Amino acid sequence: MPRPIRTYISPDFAVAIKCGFASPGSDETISLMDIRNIAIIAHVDHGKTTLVDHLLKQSGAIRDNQQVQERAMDYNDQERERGITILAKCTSVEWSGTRINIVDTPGHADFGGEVERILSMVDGVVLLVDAAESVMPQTKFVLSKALKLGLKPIVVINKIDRSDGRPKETLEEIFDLFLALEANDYQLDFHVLYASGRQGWAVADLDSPRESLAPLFDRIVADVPRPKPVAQAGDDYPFTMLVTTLEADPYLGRILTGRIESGAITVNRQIKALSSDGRVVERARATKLLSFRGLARVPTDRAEAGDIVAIAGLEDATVADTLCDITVEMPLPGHPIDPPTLAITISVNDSPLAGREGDKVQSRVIRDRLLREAEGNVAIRLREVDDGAYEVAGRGELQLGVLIETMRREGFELAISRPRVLYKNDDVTGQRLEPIEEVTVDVDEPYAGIVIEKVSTRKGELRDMRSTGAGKSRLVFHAPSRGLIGYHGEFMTDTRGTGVMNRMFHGYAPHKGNIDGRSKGVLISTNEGEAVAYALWYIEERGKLFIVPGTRIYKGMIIGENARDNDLDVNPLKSKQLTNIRTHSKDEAVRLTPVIPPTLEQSIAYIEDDELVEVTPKSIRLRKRALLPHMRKKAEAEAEQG
Ligand SMILES: Nc1nc2c(ncn2[C@@H]2O[C@H](COP(=O)(O)OP(=O)(O)OP(=O)(O)O)[C@@H](O)[C@H]2O)c(=O)[nH]1
Ligand SMILES: [Mg+2]
Repeated sequence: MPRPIRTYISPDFAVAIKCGFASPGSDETISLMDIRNIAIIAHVDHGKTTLVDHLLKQSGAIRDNQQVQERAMDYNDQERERGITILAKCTSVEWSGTRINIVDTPGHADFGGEVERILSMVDGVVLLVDAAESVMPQTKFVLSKALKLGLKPIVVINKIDRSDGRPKETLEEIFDLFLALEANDYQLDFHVLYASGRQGWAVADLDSPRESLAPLFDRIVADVPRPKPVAQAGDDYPFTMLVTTLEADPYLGRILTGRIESGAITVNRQIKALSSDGRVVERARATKLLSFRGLARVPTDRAEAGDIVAIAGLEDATVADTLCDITVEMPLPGHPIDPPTLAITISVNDSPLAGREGDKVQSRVIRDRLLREAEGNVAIRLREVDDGAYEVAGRGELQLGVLIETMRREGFELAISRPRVLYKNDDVTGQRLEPIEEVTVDVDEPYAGIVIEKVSTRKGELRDMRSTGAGKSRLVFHAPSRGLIGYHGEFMTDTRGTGVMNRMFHGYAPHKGNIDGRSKGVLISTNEGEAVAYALWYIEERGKLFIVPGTRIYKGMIIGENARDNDLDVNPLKSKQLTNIRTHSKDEAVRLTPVIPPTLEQSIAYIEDDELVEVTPKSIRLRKRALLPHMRKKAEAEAEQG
């Protein structure tokens, strides 16, 4: 039986007091609720958000008759569309008198910066591993972070309902991973549950009846330590809290979330914010305190050390700042975040079609928006490189793609450069180092050869290769990030869409030398207007088109890929009368190969240094930086000279 926390009054109860339902002090009414803070961590798609759905339902946080969508915590537009979690989010449920604050984390490697920070505010983690996919790169990453913080995970082998599940082998691999990551004896003594998050059950033993998630709830309450800060709860200690996430609310303004490290906070109290170097960022009043309750956030009057809360009322404080009592001088230690490895340049859209589809087009507006992003997202860095051009550095193509897609939906028009990796110099030798990734590939055996060949030409080294059964191989490479840009599309084609590739930052290594760029040239429009079907039919013989008849085009716009390695100027407006080529079809009713226009991320990964992606709320266009042929020649000559 866990010892009740003396000073903790449930915020629910605090609300009840305010409403006159109860009075503090009377023995039977004081609710001494225990707390557990946990994060759910796993590789992408291993079922975290789906499991949270059922934790919410079975704890009663979502009523039986309440209509909620599947993966309810993924409520942002892009999360729903892409089917992945992008932002870590808090929720909270009650289980036999204990309040469990749960943080659902993103599994994709590009959002790993989030996971690292989140782990600093919890006292336990539930590590999910898909019984069929077993241990994957991000499993290793999140587990290594959790172990380093001294946390003992509760291991849940998930998706047991899958017919291709291999729970026994998966458990062995998990154990090996704990050993490889140098888990201590306390951590190696982890508990294991088998579950189907989607069916809403967990069991300690595969033969037990599969009824509910009660075994998981009980395990959390029993295994996860009570938050350490509760020892310093109450008004005798000064209030301190490290800000872990930041969001903008249309009504409340900035909302800062974190775990209270010491003391207590009451609504409207005067507090201050300290930056990690101890500078006073601002003094303000906490005008609103919010607790997490299921899918809702409820206002509360007071919160104490150990609890996770959201605070509104501050204007400048941000992630990694310490919110504290005005008497406090020392900030809480924050956790260093892995550095960004990839950067793009975002600049004003200056194409001939600029300003027609978006209303946020000026450099100043773009700058303000990017500054706001860099503030709330510690994994992103911003630098002004040129007049109206900003270098945005982050963790990967998906993270930067999500940012650009968000801005596009807000009405921005932008020009995006080819991504480039960020180098580092060795402190001792001064040698140039580049980011290396661990790439794990699962493919049908017949495709293993082509994948090895392609990754090798991109300077990747094969580290491990083994059969995973059912005619599949798992290949592990160490490859420079630089060589992997744009490779995913080729990989999907080479493996006929059946391959799965996962990438994870591994470390820095000496520069691996030149890597050849795109093997094919592009088809460039020499004209402006609306593309004509007949002309496209003619051009189609030269390669692969990105546009369809009727698409608005301009001089210097890239309309397709050449089948050869050189760039080719073409005229997509040329009408039939000007040529003597005959077609079997009547007039304009030419039959064109269906076009799948490249997505935003594909486009960004595709372009070369002398090209740009033009992004507007309605269109994604590829273009040459220099639109006119003679300007391109001049730029080429200049580039060759130096
Ligand atoms: N068979 C089976 N599928 C599941 C189970 N749990 C989740 N899934 C499916 O796995 C996919 C991913 O589920 P999510 O809950 O979004 O996974 P996630 O770990 O939150 O993913 P990220 O947040 O993007 O890392 C969805 O298609 C789910 O329906 C399960 O227990 N069994
Ligand atoms: Mg998720």
